[in-house]
Amino acid sequence: MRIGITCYPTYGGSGVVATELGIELAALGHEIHFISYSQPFRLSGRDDGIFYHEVPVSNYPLFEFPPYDLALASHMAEVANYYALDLLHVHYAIPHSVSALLARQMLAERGQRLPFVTTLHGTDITLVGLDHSYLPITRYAIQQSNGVTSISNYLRDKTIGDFDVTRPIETIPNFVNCDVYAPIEDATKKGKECVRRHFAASDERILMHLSNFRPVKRVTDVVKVFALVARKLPAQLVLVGDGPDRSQAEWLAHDLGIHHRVHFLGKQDRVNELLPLADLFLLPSALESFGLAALEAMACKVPSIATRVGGVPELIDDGVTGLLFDVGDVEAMAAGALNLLSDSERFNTMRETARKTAKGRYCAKKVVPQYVRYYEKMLEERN
Ligand code: GMT
Repeated sequence: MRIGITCYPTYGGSGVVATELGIELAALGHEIHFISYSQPFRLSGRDDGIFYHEVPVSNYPLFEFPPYDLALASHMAEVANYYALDLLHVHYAIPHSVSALLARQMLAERGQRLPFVTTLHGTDITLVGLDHSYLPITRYAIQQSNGVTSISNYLRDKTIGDFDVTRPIETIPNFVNCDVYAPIEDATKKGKECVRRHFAASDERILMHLSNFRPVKRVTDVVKVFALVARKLPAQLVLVGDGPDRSQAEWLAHDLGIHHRVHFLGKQDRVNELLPLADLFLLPSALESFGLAALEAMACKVPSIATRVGGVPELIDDGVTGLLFDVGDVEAMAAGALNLLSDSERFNTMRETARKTAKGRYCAKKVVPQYVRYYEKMLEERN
């Protein structure tokens, strides 16, 4: 198949999923065309079967807000026409599904077909879509999509309930490449110690967090949980990513007097090399439709201390592949982390089960064929 993919190319889970999906589909022999305003950050630009088309957005003095969604629609139609695309797959409803709808209509006028699939990821529904200025058009584009998928049952049900969507939505969960996201095994343990030494002594635990540091991630809770843990056992905190709440978290680390144990790494490309260094992953979000970073950690044998919100309980089996708590209950999260780290048998079992679950249920090899079947079914239905 020839597939056009549109996503937000910057740091963020929906862009990661879209890019990894394109890479996996290309490896299966499909031709993938990314259409976006800049190259998705996990693409090397040299992958076989993958093409990137940058959307030119003209900015005339008259435009206070350059109309990216219109430029995107034009470019989608143009790429679909030149490269004979079979379908478009857009990630994050706003504005991508609206642009895809316009592109489909533009081509229909010339007798060409361009069905599109919308994948819902999270705040496109839970925050942005509920803003009344966006709700009617988001709902319309979802209803008009040829196919709609959601990354968790939670988000599917929320979309149906809050948007009064009447068309079917299929849940296809997020996935991880378990060969790329993997624990550092015995053969390279020495190497692991070398890298670990950047952050921690051999008798210290490493707690890790990875996100785009938006308020929904509650990064200050990460620092608070770590401060309580570090009172009781030698530990270091590694924070990967950047965003609006970083300076608040840095200030808090100084205020609590733990800044010398907290490492702010900023945005990192190869997070698969960092995650296996951790003992525990912290995800105290106010809301999370899935929690991709926790899945990536699980694949590296790193269990999460997370919140019982949104789609997280679908991913993390409380007490089995991680521990779940109420939002903001930093004392309970710290106590849970301490209990787990002090019980090596329970901890090791949880580490093994986390990896086994990632491989068994969320491995790219298992999930990507679900998308392929979904595309095929959609293309058959339209004929
Ligand atoms: O909705 C967002 O916050 C943005 C989005 C993104 O682009 O990072 O994140 C969502 O999609 C991820 C990938 O499917 C999920 O793992 C995240 O849980 C989800 N974020 C939220 O629901 C807050």
